[in-house]
Formats: sequence, C-alpha cells, structure tokens
Amino acid sequence: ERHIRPQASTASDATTSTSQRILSIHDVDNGQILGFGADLAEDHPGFHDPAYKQRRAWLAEMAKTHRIGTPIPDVEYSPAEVATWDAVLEELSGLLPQHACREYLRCLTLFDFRKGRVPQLEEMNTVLRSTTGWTVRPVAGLMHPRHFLAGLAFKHFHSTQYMRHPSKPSYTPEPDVVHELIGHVPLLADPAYARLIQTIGLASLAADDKQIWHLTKVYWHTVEFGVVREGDQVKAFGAGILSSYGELAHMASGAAALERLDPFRPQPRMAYKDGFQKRYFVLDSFAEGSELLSSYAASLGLPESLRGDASVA
Ligand code: NLE
Ligand code: FE2
Repeated sequence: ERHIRPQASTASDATTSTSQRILSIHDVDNGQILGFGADLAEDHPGFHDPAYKQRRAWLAEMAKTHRIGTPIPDVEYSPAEVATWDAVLEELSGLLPQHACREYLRCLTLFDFRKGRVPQLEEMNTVLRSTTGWTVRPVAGLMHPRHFLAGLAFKHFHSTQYMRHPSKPSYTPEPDVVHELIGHVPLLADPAYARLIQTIGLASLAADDKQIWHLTKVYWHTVEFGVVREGDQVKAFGAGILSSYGELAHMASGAAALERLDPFRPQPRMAYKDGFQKRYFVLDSFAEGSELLSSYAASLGLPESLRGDASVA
C-alpha cells in the first residue's frame, strides 16, 4: 500500500479521532489528503514528467483553497488533457451500453459528455441540484476516509479534477477527473443509488475508527467496484469499473468471481495496485443494497432518525 503515505504537513491524528464528531458538511475537512494528490509515487507513470507533476500541484492547490458554498472555478484543460478524455470516452462508448446498469445509462443522458471538452464540476452540480440534491466538491487527492465518508452523509461527493497520465488512458489505480465524472457523477443523479451511497455516509457518522476502515471496504466493494443483478446478467455500477476500459472489459469477460455483498462480515482487503479485481460483489438492486447497509448502520448504533434519511443536509 505504498501510495497511501501520510503527509506530515496535512495528516494529523488529533483531528481524526472518534472524539471529534462530524455534525455537518462544515466539519468535513477536505485538506487531509492521504494519498495521490500532487505527491506522485516513484512508480506513477507521471513521476518522470515534470510538466505533469506541476499541473497536479497546481490543481491540488486549487482544490485545497475551495470553500463550501462558493462557485468552483473552471479548470482550463489543455489539448493534451482533452485528448486523453476523448480517448477514454471513445473506448468506453463501445462497452458501456452493454455492461453498465440501466440506471447509469439513463442518468448518462442528463449530462453533456462528449469529445472535445472535459466537463466542469459546476456543470455537474447544475444537473445534480435538480435531480437528487447532491453536490460535488473539489479535493486534491485521496481524502481521509472518515471525512470522505462523512461528506456522503451530507450529500457531498469529493472529486479530483486532474487528468490521468496520457501514457495509460485505459486504467489508472488512482481517482482522476475521468473516473469521477464518468464513473461516479452520473449515478448520483439516480434517487435509489443516491440513497444507497448516502447510507454508507450516514453509517460512518456512528462508526469508530475500526468501523470506518470496515465501511471504507464496503464502499470499495459497492460504490467503486459493485455490480448489480439485471435479469440473469450482472451489470456494473461501481465507478472503478465504469471509468476504466480495462476493468470494464475484465468484468464483461466473466473472468472474475461474483459474490454476494454482506456488510456484516469481515470485508476482503481493497485491491488496487495489482490490476483488475479478482471478484466483484453483487447487489440484487440499489433498494436491496440500501436496506442491507441501513441495517448495518443500525448495528453501529446510528439513530433511526438518520438511517437512510435522504433529507439530512
Ligand atoms: N481504475 C479506475 C480507472 O482507471 O478509471 C480508477 C479507480 C479509482 C479507485
Ligand atoms: Fe472513486
């Protein structure tokens, strides 16, 4: 897990203990970045690319200075970044119609995703505001899990804005703007999905540090790499599948094992450094998943008033 290196300047144990309760979106700190961000690991494809590193540092700074409630400044994507966006879009358009879940395909039509321009976060918010009331907010990299998950309870999804390195458009182990916009944002406009992801966030409000780690894995096996039953097939709803041509083709090939999600059981470790997932976790539906997660939240002692409550804000 070499990517997850705490940065001395930002990570502080004192502010992440359970004694500090997160009660509103204003308590969510998007400045605690545990990985990715601007500090590239030696095996990152951009490690020997100074221009790429500089770009990442600039966007990280922009994200860190964003304040809740203020407009998100547009990012001017370079022709090279737009070319990467185009390449991923081109690849994915061949696989998504057949292998993405129906809710995703419906929501996709609400957004202006096309070649030639990388969409802006503000534009995502315009659509989300009028559908489920969700908001995307910029973040520099991988956030502290307690803060990231708490954001979901208040219908905030933290999104990176940098582009993956052009040398490998089909798969990246880290979140990037393609992953966020194509993988995560569309489904946030679907009410049943929005409830499911919020339920994970609400559960986190009642979780101790060990349970936060468990919930992070549950999040990984659903929001990032989950699949959902549709008739006698399974379709992708996890963002890590939907945003990656390589992962999507892998999932479609049927090579990976399928297992039912059980949030009450110990969760297998999160795999991201060693290529595609070896198994995917299956839900019968988003409604079934929400119920399952809501009863898990209840087992943590989350008050009934907060369980699956879509109106908390
Ligand atoms: N592998 C995904 C992609 O290439 O889009 C990103 C996963 C981030 C958790
Ligand atoms: Fe993600």
